[in-house]
Amino acid sequence: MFCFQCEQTAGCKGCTGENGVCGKSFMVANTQDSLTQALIDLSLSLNGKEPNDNQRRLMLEGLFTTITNVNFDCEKITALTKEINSQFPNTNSEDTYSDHSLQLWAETEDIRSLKSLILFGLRGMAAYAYHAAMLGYQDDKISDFFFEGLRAVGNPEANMNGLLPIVMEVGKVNLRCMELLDKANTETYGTPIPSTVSLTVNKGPFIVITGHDLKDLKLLLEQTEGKGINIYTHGEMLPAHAYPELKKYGHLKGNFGTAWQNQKKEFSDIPAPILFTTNCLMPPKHSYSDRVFTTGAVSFPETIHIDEDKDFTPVIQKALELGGYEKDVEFAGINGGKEVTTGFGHATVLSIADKVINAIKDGQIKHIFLVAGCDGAKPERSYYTNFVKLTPSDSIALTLACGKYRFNDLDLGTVAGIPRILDMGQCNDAYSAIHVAVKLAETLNCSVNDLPISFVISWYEQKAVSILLTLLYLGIKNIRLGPSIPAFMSPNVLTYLVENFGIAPITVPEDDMKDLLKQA
Ligand code: FS2
Ligand code: SF4
Repeated sequence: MFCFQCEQTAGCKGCTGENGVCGKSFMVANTQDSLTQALIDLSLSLNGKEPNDNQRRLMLEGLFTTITNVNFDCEKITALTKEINSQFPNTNSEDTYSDHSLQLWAETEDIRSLKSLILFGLRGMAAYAYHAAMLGYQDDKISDFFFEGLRAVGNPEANMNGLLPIVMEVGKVNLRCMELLDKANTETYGTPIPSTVSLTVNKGPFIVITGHDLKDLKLLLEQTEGKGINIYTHGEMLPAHAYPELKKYGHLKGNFGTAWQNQKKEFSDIPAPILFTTNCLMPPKHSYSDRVFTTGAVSFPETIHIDEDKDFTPVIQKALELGGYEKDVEFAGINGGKEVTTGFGHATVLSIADKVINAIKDGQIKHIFLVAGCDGAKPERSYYTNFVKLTPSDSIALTLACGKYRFNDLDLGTVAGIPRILDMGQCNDAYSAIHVAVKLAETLNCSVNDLPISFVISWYEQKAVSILLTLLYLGIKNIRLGPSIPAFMSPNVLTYLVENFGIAPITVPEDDMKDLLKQA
């Protein structure tokens, strides 16, 4: 196997051998490669011809399935590959393609690097497009671009000059895709409103739901209503508490646990089932695997998968059978906080735009930091907690995605009457942060790079790649990226990004803070 798509890749170079660091076996990795090659071949065979609806669906599912910590199930991945192969007129759909390696890995270093940026960016974007499609929102320009992008990845003649604009195009289309998902979420579930979420789990049966899929949560809330079962969000599901159409359910009680990498510890002895709607799934330990349920693109062999009918009865039965805690249990965030806040999407922040702008103009707010992105297992990630603790009292920290669990339970007080930590939502809500930055720049008649805003990004999986490409497409400069530079960025590609965008690795919080405040 070879895989270097995520931040925890072995030795910061690539996972090879029997298993990846994420627990993905070589069988799963090879099957995912075959699936990806099938999607590339499908794109090449269409050669610019419009894909049909089924091909569009296969593209989204296929790309989403290969994101880190989504699908560990060879059988499901092979079945999807066969479906894709059946799109070719002369192909034997019984072929498993399990020994077809992805041609991409054999490319020269720089070409492999640029094609990887395109492929991984497309994988991230596919997750967002998939969630929007689940709510009935589709955009042909976005769907068609997946095929165009993969044609570039499969083009043996492609050179650096030809690939670089496509890398930027991924960022551009991803912005459109995040905007579509934002529209889908807010039109379906209402505009997020700032909400305080308890970290206490009440006595009695409960279900923990994790991942990003709000529709799955809504269906679970409907199916559990009146059954005496409470629902707790976990990880990237936390921002769901801010949507009026989800918030209205009295049994959506609070949030359990912290970010994905702590799940083996946090799930090991809770008297409740856990429903994974998307990444990040870690191979469950035997001690709790019978309590893990998956649905949608996420899957693990030997755990129960809830099919497209979304009948969550097995999860509900498990919750009733386990019974939950006998009395309320008070949990805390990693800094000891007992509650967290969320729901500061672009509509809320822009509704107080005048207040923010006046506070910037009269010097009450001197700096805005976007400290956002994924969490992960590396101890170096404590950088982000320390960085936020160092933010001056006349600054605001905007945040989103699961990296916020490093600091979202801190009480940093307010500035100009505005809380100093504002959680804008899931990773896809990077759209909110971008929208706010662009609107502030428009109002102040300057470019985003002239605003006193710094971008301090933590990455782990491929959605972060698509968001990074969007920031670069928008011309945002001097992004700090950590905890390490992606292994798939070749030295030449990295030099290009440093020279053109001033992108820089994080160092130590104190030094970076000084630098960023100087740049403002
Ligand atoms: Fe976190 Fe994992 Fe959101 Fe990523 S829960 S690293 O998939 O998409 O952020
Ligand atoms: Fe390794 Fe990450 Fe790939 Fe898993 S997804 S095999 S950890 S590079």
